[in-house]
Amino acid sequence: MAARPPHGQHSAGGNGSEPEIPGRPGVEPPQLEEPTEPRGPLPPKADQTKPEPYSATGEEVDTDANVRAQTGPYLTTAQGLRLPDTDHSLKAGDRGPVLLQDHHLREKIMHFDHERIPERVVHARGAAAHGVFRGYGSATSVSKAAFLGKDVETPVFVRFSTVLGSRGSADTVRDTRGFATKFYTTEGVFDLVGNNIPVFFIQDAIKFPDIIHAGKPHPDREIPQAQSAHDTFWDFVSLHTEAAHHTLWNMSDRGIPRSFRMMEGFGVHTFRLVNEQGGTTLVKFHWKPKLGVHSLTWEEAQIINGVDPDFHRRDLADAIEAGAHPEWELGIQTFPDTPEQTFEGIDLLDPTKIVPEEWAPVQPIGLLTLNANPSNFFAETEQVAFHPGHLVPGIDITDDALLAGRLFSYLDTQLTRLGGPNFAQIPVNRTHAPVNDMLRDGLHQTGVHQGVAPYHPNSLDGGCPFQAAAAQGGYVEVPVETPKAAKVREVPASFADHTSQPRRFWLSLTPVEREHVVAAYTFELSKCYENTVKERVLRTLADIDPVLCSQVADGLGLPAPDPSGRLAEVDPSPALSQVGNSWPTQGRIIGIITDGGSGLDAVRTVRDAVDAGGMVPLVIAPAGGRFDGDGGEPVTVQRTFANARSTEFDALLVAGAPARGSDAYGARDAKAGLGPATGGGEGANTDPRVLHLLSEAYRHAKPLGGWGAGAADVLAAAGCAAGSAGVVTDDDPRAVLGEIVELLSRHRVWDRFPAAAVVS
Ligand code: HDD
Repeated sequence: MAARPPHGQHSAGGNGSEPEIPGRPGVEPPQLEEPTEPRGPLPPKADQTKPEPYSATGEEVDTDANVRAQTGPYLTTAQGLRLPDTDHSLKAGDRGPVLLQDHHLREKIMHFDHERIPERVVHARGAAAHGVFRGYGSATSVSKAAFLGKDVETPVFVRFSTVLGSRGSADTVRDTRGFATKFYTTEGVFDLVGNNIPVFFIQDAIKFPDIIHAGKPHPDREIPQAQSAHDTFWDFVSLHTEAAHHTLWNMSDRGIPRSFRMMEGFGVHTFRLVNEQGGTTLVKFHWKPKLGVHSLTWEEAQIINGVDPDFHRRDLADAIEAGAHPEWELGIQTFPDTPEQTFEGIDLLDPTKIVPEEWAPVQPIGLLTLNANPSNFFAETEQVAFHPGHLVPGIDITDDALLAGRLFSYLDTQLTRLGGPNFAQIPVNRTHAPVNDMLRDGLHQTGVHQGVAPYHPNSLDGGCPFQAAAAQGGYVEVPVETPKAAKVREVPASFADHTSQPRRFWLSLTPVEREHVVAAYTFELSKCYENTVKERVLRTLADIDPVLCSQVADGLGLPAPDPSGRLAEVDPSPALSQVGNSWPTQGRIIGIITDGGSGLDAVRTVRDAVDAGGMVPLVIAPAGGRFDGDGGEPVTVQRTFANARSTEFDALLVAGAPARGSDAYGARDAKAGLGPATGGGEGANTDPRVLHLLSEAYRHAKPLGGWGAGAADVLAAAGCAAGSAGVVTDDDPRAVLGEIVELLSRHRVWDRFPAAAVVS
């Protein structure tokens, strides 16, 4: 994979080491020159996109001819006037007053004053990427959507997000993640605006402002930021027990993903697909990540929020830049479109319910690959506007009352956020299909509409544009019968069961996952001040599972209530657990700790093998720079003992020295101890920062390894004795790496939990 390592590998922490391509010995990095004279436009980076190639009315345009800001040779005003000086205001003498006539000063400050737009009211913090979706053709029997056809390739833009935090909040908070995909299909834009959790807190959109008010910081002091661990959130979810299911998912490891690349995505609602013959099928959409579903530990997530609040954003951009393009399969669960719209007793219009995959398997219908980073965060990631009502022929909605409110909300919010009704013309939002609308004028109108008769029918423009029937690709809503019923504000009886599905989720988790759930509830509720709130949550937990309830109650020092009735009898759904399978290790980050004094050949060997295996090797040493003392090809240091934190690595390796006389991996000199080598017992000299690095990684159940003299002592000094679960030592560095990769494919050394989960 990695043609070159991500930015962050070179830059974080500013250790002064020069960029070099790990695993590509001898390739000299390009040197930045001091610019001395104007030059032509800068080429975009390989993983960044060109400007949107479609005009506001959908025609393909030559983007190379378009203006690309800040790439031409001379500075201009917004009007294209070349400027001789942008560093000094126009003044009456160099110490005199600034003149009002300074048009450049006025334009520059005016524009700066208006650079910010309102952040999204929810999902404000996000990161995005461009990509492509390829249909498998397997869905054509149920949907006529052209982009689902066999091998049809459709450009996409995907934005991941947290829900509660502000734009500048940290990435790895405990929260739901948004997973919104814009498909630029030939029939118009289709947006699948989903989350990484398959259910929602509420069953009716009218409560959305309430759940969000409860989850956002308290209105008086505006704390806490980006977290649910506070009284108002738990007050709301305990008073609206329909939220119990979503809350339980949030308290599980799903609430703290390892990476956007390792999350599932869900359309949540039930949608209605329509095929060429007009036949309809109810479906739920699923995104299945090729890398599997993996999470952080809670302590890791908290540390990362301090040491690298951009962790997920960086991870996504770095992976794409390195060529490790993340992939997801789109799948559907299908259900017969009966008048009841239920499946095995589950009301498909209730967004707080899932249908277990064992009952209705997820059938793959296409592949999503993210392969390009945005070239401008504001223009693309910030201005992208999703809307569940952006549909294409072959995909229709159902009467889910949560979805109904969303169909109103998403258009409405863009008016405030993007400043007017023409946001569809912003490059990232432009459809790739021709646009012949009769929408006119308004703020930020960039289309130059032709014709004199923007109304229908007309005779002055020859009747154009004509309406398109289904046969001409027109979007015709499925003529579903609406119920003959009284107008009421009521919830159906079939929505009333709020605990059996959370119970199934709980029972489907492995012991270690359950332990994490208990710890999460206990942590969050211990941050609440009001005992009544905690007691109310415990009452809901008692109806989900008495063990869950009593363990959380113990942690809070409160009595565990009895269930209010008989517990639901449900079978577990193994598909809900994250633990047990093995997954590709592409893009995983392996730290190689060395003092550079000896055994460099082994470091080179392992570094190159990690790179060749599609993972990312980072050499960690006492200081930045390069090692070439053995006369071999230089080894560049990417991290130092001062700036390396265990949370960045999926596994750590200790490069010891070969035993004297050994030529196991060709070292010239033997020296042990990763620190000031002052003699004495090996490991005793080890730099405390290395010990911290290793012991923290051990506590987070990461695979650890080492080879050569001294490595086992260093590991033992850090409390990670060779032979304990997931600690691999051997004289042969390749053998160590092989076992480490095998452990990594299962994400963590689960055997180390629960004992190791106790945070010291
Ligand atoms: Fe929403 C943004 C997902 C219910 C109102 N929502 C937003 C985003 C995602 C979701 C991923 C971010 C899109 C982006 O990256 O720009 N929302 C969901 C899911 C829901 C859901 C999966 C339930 C199944 N949302 C929901 C309801 C309402 C909203 C019930 C209001 C009645 N959501 C919004 C919004 C946002 C939004 C206020 C904020 C920014 C935006 O739309 O463009 O309109």
